Amino acid sequence: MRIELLPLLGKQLCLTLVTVLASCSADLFSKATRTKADERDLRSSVFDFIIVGGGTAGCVLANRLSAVHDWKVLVLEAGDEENIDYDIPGVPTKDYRPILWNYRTEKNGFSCLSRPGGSCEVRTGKVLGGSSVTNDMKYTRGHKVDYDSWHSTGALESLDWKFGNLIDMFKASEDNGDYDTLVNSFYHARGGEMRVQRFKHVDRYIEVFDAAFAEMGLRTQDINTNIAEAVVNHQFTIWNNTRLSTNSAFLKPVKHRKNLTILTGVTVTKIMINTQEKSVDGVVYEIEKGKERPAYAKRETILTVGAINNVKLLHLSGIGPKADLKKHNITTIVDLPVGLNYQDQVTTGGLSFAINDVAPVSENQVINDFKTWFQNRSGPLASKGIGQISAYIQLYENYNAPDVELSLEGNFVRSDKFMLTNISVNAAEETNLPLSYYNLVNLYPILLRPKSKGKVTLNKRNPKLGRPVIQANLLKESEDLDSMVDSIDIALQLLDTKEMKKAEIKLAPIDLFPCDRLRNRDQWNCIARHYTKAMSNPVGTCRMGGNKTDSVVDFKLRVHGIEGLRIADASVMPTHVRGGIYAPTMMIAEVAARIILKDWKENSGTYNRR
Ligand SMILES: Cc1cc2nc3c(=O)[nH]c(=O)nc-3n(C[C@H](O)[C@H](O)[C@H](O)COP(=O)(O)OP(=O)(O)OC[C@H]3O[C@@H](n4cnc5c(N)ncnc54)[C@H](O)[C@@H]3O)c2cc1C
Ligand SMILES: *[C@@H]1O[C@H](CO)[C@@H](O)[C@H](O)[C@H]1NC(C)=O
Ligand SMILES: *[C@@H]1O[C@H](CO)[C@@H](O)[C@H](O)[C@H]1NC(C)=O
Ligand SMILES: *[C@@H]1O[C@H](CO)[C@@H](O)[C@H](O)[C@H]1NC(C)=O
Ligand SMILES: *[C@@H]1O[C@H](CO)[C@@H](O)[C@H](O)[C@H]1NC(C)=O
Ligand SMILES: *[C@@H]1O[C@H](CO)[C@@H](O)[C@H](O)[C@H]1NC(C)=O
Ligand SMILES: CC(=O)N[C@H]1CO[C@H](CO)[C@@H](O)[C@@H]1O
Repeated sequence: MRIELLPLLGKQLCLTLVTVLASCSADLFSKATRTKADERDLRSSVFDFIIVGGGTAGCVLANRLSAVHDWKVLVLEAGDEENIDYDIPGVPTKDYRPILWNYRTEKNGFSCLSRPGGSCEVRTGKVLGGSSVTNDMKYTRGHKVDYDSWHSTGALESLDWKFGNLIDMFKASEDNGDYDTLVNSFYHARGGEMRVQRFKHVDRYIEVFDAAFAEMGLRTQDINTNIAEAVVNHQFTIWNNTRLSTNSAFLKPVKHRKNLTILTGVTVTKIMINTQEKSVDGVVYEIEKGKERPAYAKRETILTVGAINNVKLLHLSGIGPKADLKKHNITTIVDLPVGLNYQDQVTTGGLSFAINDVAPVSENQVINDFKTWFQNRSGPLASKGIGQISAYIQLYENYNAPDVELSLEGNFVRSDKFMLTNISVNAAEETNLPLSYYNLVNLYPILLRPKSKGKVTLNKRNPKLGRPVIQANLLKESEDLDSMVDSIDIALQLLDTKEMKKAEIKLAPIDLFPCDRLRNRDQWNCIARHYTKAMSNPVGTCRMGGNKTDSVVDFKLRVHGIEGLRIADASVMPTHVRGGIYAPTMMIAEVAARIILKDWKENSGTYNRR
């Protein structure tokens, strides 16, 4: 057993632990064992609703729609069922490639320059639960001003997306477990499907950074109360120190419902469209290479495959910008700006703090800590280490709202000073041990509302099976680069605090080649452009809006110009909100479910064609 192998969960972790834990069973490696359902014949392939993608939004929607007894619901998910290993808070799933869509941005010559291949990785979840299985689980809703800015004058329905009307949609699924937060009953609620709470396990350095941010003038506050600046002890989507994905919170509890069919390991390749009526009949999905099946929707097909894969699926089906589709000889059925307006939050590596007096943790200790988590759900692995806190700051005065999150992530590297001078930014970010053990703190200044916009199109050589082309344009707008450098300036103030000095935490002398070690804007500019990091929080490709020229769906999430098709995930957000987009995505699915219920139950169908 080599401790170096522990980092990444799943296979390696399990192999390492298999000698000590009976709970690591062979099914970890077994290939998708498909349910018998997909072997059923065509006659049973007609549903009321088809939900394409069992991700963050898809699982919420599946729960809500299948609660209606006379509705038959199908969920089609490309990934497989979750595994208990993904539930350990201290073990980051975001590096575990088998459950990810391993996409990359296009090389552009101005950002991601020193990342492998000169491009940034974009990794979202490919597993039942989607990115809610591979994310950091931070529960942040963003700020009122973000939602209010989605409003479009003249479009009455856009008023429904004002924050004041959405707060109940957030609360609908919330089960807040921290009393000091819950007392603010305007913002928080109990009794929903999704437990949110802080970790009980707090280590010494969480306290040091917390106090250092306080010295910089930031108060500890609940970020979900529309404030501008704070140091935040995050709430996470956890129950009993175990990850709650939307799969475990919303889907698993209702799996027994007779009218709910969930197929995993199936990739939807096309939306079937009746071109005469401009209406959607259903979808085609691949159960194994070259073997495809149809599924029909009597009422609606709802896409929730995320901001990148939605583009691929829509373009392949003839919905997208005419000029782009023509390049692939795809006949345009509806000419819509699908794939434009791509936005991702952005940050940079290179800002690492070294903690010198941390003794290396022994292999036995780590193994014992795993045992403690598996048996009792406690100990260091029942935490995310320094990642439990972050600071939200307001760079510009325009709004009374944050622009930047200073996010922290611990890592363990051999603490020998000589080695640190030699390690690259990429090595400083490569997880070596669970997050709970660290002697290096990477600080990421995340631009929450970046200005740069990009575009997603089909793979040039292999549109159907190849990875979509992501022109992310990270840091393209000079405003973004300036904001990044300004945030680094602020982050460096940490070094001047008494708390950090007392704890002897200093900048780690990592190798920043080809950028010099100078402490000035030019150097940080260079670092940001070379060590750019895409947050993998893509939005905007199917943005909602009032008309076909600049949006893909209307404010009721219906795709313009076609019947029977909605989109209900992060891709409909016109812009980012000032925080992560996990809670906002669950909220969008909640809103979508209400709209659909209303349309079919009260108005007997906006799409009353059948
Ligand atoms: C590493 C990481 C950490 C993050 N941390 C946080 C955080 O701490 N807090 C926060 O607020 N946000 C965070 N986010 C962002 C947030 O979790 C996601 O952006 C959000 O969950 C996206 O939800 P979605 O429903 O749009 O897509 P997803 O959850 O990605 O769901 C899409 C689903 O569709 C499936 N799918 C795709 N194509 C097909 C197809 N053709 N056929 C069938 N199925 C398909 C996928 O496999 C996936 O399950 C993080 C994101 C990442 C990547
Ligand atoms: C599109 O069709 C034209 C004419 O049939 C053909 O020459 C061209 O190679 C096709 N392009 C692609 C990308 O299939
Ligand atoms: C789990 O908790 C019980 C009771 O507190 C304790 O006896 C046991 O040693 C713990 N197990 C581990 C592996 O820590
Ligand atoms: C938490 O999980 C542990 C381990 O499975 C279990 O023993 C304990 O009862 C759980 N606690 C609660 C409150 O469910
Ligand atoms: C450190 O880097 C230098 C130059 O890149 C190299 O010559 C040296 O071998 C490295 N040292 C170690 C211990 O890796
Ligand atoms: C479409 O909507 C945008 C703003 O939402 C507006 O600027 C534009 O003028 C509209 N175009 C048409 C053709 O109505
Ligand atoms: C539409 C549909 O298939 N409805 C079925 C849902 O399940 C109940 C029993 O669980 C059946 O009676 C319905 O026919």
